[in-house]
Amino acid sequence: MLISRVIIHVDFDYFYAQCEARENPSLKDKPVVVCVYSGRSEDSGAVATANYAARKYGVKSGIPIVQAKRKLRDVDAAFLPVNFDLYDRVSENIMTILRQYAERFEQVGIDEAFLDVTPKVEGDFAKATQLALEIQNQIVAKERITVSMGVGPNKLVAKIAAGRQKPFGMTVVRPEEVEAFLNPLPVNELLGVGRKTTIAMEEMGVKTVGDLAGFDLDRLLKRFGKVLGMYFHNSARGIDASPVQERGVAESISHIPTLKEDTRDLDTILEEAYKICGDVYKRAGELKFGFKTVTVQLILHDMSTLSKSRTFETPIENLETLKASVKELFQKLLADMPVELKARRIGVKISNFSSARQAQKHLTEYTER
Ligand code: TTP
Ligand code: CA
Repeated sequence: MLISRVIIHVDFDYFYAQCEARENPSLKDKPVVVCVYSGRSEDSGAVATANYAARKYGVKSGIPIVQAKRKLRDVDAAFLPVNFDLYDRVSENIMTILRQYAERFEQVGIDEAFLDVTPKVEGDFAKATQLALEIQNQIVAKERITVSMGVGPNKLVAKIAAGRQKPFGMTVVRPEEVEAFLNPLPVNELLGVGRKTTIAMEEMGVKTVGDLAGFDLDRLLKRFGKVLGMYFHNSARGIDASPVQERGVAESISHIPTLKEDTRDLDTILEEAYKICGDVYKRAGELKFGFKTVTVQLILHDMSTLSKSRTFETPIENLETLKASVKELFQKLLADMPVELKARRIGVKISNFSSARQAQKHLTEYTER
């Protein structure tokens, strides 16, 4: 017998704000607004997230801090700066718990994950519901954080389900319920249907997922192209075969070029090293990794290697800091290197990645929308 896949999507509730409230119980019943201050003037910057008490006043991710303060001016509310180290730590702990329950596991950003639990529950949604409840309670017991869960036959349905009841909610959609579950939802609940697409679809008379599912396929393909059109058509019918997949996380990024000639001259080495800094920094940016550790290496003719590293407390925020640190490390390394030796190759490596940048990027994307 063909059994359905059983996928759980986990979304941590008002995550940054909940972490803050966990650390400081006096925040429990207050509106809590977590802010990314830009530093330009006292209150310039945007709201990263707010707890549900603050959302009641219309405060939400992406709005200017000034606007949030205005909305909460008559209320005893807490405005806090982001503390990525805390959120990273809590996130890692919860992800470790989740991973133990999943046959396949996929972390998405700092506060979401997919679990494929098909074999564990033998494709049975009743068992899956029990399991999801157990996981939810486990996270509260161990980390004192609530999460919301969606259970469905694929990632698409599980993710939408997880967003239906928040906070500390659980929504289970069995394969035979998918159509009835999706049909009444507005089209923008589907991944990839943003503001512009929603307007385009509305012009075609498509408002709900059900409208989209019933829409003439040829017209859809003409309007959005083959790939996207087909994707919308399938999504609206709750069809999604994409696997739950561990996202490859590189442990370090490094470049080790050979020098034009052997040397122990700092300036010659730095000229090459700064180029590598630019490359690895760019690469980390593309992967949206923050990094805290910088390592420099000198490789000698016999391939023996000397290295030095430095770990910062917070992720390195700009290329200049990386370069300055690389310079300092090479200076020290050269001072330690026996005078008769010269380096043949040099290396710069960054590691100890964190997701802080990812969260910041998230914010910019949101505010620009
Ligand atoms: P979300 O899951 O979008 O929001 P949330 O966890 O705060 O609230 P919900 O209960 O609705 O899930 O985002 C996760 C974290 O990412 C959030 O706590 C803060 C951060 N974030 C930003 O920094 N900027 C943003 O614009 C958004 C949307 C989120
Ligand atoms: Ca969340």
